[in-house]
Amino acid sequence: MLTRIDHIGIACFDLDKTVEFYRSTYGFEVFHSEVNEEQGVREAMLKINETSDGGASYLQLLEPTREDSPVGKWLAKNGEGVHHIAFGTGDVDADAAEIRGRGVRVLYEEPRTGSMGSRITFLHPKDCGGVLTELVTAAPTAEHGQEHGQEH
Ligand code: CMX
Ligand code: CO
Repeated sequence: MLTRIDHIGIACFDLDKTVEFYRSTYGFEVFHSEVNEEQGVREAMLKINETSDGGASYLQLLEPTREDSPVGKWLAKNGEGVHHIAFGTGDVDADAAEIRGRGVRVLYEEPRTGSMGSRITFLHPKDCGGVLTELVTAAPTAEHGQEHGQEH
């Protein structure tokens, strides 16, 4: 069952500049940052609020590590902006299978690794009214509110 907005993914050319915009404009601080080579992103997670399912909602700021990555391609075509939305679930495998059964293309056979050790998959934007949609199951520790250290 999908129980929260886990994050909104925002594509940018310059992660440090974008982090500074969200800090100076809204007061949001970086909760966690990492490079995910498989996804081709350098990213910063800004925690906005905790949620009633024991998880949290974040902004995920994304800078491509290579031009031929999903975010790199998208930025070249569209410029900076909202790239995807992500729903949180306790069981990404079950939800992905159920949604696939409803005729929506799920991009991965098996969920892959996302932010903070989460397991993620994506639904094709052409089957979701133009919205690239991610499903996320947080790593077990993250669901219980333990703080993650920053990794640079
Ligand atoms: N939102 C909405 N539509 C999108 C889109 C997005 N983010 N990305 C691509 N599209 C659309 C394109 O506009 C294009 O539409 P038209 O044919 O009408 O022009 C169509 O989808 C195909 O786009 P493309 O540029 O040819 O790109 P690909 O088909 O190679 O890839 C997709 C599209 C969705 C399969 C790819 O972006 C993908 O695998 N995404 C999932 C992984 C990802 O986004 N990782 C980065 C985030 C990591 C994280 O969240 O942790
Ligand atoms: Co994401």
